[in-house]
Amino acid sequence: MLGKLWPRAKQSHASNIVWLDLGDLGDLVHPNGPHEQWQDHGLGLLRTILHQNGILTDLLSTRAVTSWNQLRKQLEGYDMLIMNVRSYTFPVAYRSAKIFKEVNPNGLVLTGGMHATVAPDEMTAVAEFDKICQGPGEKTIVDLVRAPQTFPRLFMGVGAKSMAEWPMIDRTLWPRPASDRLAKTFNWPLEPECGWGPPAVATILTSRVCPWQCVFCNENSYIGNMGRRPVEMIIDELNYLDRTHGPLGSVVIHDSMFFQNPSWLEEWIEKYPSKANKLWPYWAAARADTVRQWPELFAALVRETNWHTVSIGFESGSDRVLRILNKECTEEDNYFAIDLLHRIGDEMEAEGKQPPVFWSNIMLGIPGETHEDAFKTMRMLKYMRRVMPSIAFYAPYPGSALGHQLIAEGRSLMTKDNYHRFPDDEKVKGVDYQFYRDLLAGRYDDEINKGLDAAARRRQGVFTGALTKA
Ligand code: B12
Ligand code: SF4
Repeated sequence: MLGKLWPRAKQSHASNIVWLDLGDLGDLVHPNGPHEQWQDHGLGLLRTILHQNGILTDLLSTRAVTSWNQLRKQLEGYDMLIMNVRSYTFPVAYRSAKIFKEVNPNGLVLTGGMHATVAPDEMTAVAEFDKICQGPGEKTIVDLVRAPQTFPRLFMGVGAKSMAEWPMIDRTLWPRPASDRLAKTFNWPLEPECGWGPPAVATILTSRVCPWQCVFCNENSYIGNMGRRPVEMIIDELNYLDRTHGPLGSVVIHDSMFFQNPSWLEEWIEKYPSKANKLWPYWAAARADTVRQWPELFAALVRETNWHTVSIGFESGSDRVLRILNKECTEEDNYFAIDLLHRIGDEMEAEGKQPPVFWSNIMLGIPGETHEDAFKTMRMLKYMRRVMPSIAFYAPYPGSALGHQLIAEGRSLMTKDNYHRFPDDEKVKGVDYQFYRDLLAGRYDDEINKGLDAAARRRQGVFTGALTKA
């Protein structure tokens, strides 16, 4: 078995083109956590398109090696390197490109991805990036790889009008776990369990665009509009994965915003329970204000389609901060969504069913946030009864309005060598991170407990372990 694992040592090349999957070194060997093991849909989609057009690529991964030297050996002898660069993988990408050029001085480096779209200046500053594609790449990748010389160094890619045009990703083109230990639990080419539902897990995208404009994110300023993937295509793909690589245990719908387009959601309610091989529980994201706007639709989805883990970007329990973030949700919206899911959960529990839980995204350390604002956020978190908190220190990403502003003001601590490494990395100058560390360690519990009922007060007030990379 050992010898079959990938990629152990230098391998013979099947192609002169290599796609390099990006992430922290070792994440596919001995990962720090489950989320580092998710697969990259950009890579999966574009490699599938390339292969369907007869352009075979080899695959390497920075996550599958534990040292740069290992990677250096594996990169030797290729003519072309392709990478999907997100802001958080930019440091790994440019280091890999430098190594690639050292071992293949005549080789060509083709890049695309979110970071190319939002921070072209940082991308063009890396001399080793020969081609930089901004925006989507599905209608561009084949021409680019066939004839890179016909493209300028920085250019705009072309995408599909609708996700209906995307081929089903060939998941065997994704990187494999790179240690025997990880291989046992990974379920490749499906994905490992992360606490949201039983293994094997399939991550899937039904939509790409979120129309809101939260200042820490505002994806719609850089991800072009595109049609949602038809319900039947999603169900067919899940059934196929179950049959071919399964049995499938649960699904993660990685859309930025699943709970939008009521007509699509109604069709999902109608077809998923009757046409899917099994009513797999799933994780998917909503907003508190839309839950309040369409409570019946939300309740029907949770109950009838097994939407077991409801991810909501509550972000803050304070109206002041929600306004700073342009979240367009209020404290009241947040509590409405919480109370509604509590109620649905209580009813389901009474019926002997597993109650749904929140995956609650919370941000702390937002510029302008006061101690009282942060206490209100922690109060909201302690008020939730069935919750997996995911807390992050606010990170000023390029592409987002607030990120751009803080970068321009010289207040971002996210350098190009260190976009983000560890959950408690300090990300913005002038933020009192020690206060937040103490807050998460439960040192302000007395303050937070004020205004909470006895049951909420009894709930664990230490959230240090819930801090995630951001
Ligand atoms: C799924 C997802 C995740 C997953 C999985 C990530 C993974 N391994 O793929 C998880 C949950 C782990 C995750 C985590 C994080 N994510 Co995330 N994530 C997404 C999400 C929702 C979908 C990504 C996706 O698959 N898109 C679909 C594919 C097809 O698009 P794509 O990869 O961009 O590829 C297209 C183009 O970029 C281009 N392209 C790509 N490569 C190449 C190469 C060439 C040569 C060419 C020509 C074209 C090209 O063509 C592709 C097809 O059009 C996006 C938002 C979004 N809607 O895209 C955020 C997003 C990518 N995440 C983001 C961030 C910030 C994070 C986090 C730091 C925290 C957070 N705020 O969520 C963490 C850190 C992760 C880590 N491991 O360190 C940001 C990135 C911002 C940036 N400037 O890069 C985004 C944009 C969301 C946001 N607005 O905050 N994320
Ligand atoms: S944070 Fe969520 S709701 Fe806001 S713009 Fe981003 S994806 Fe949309």
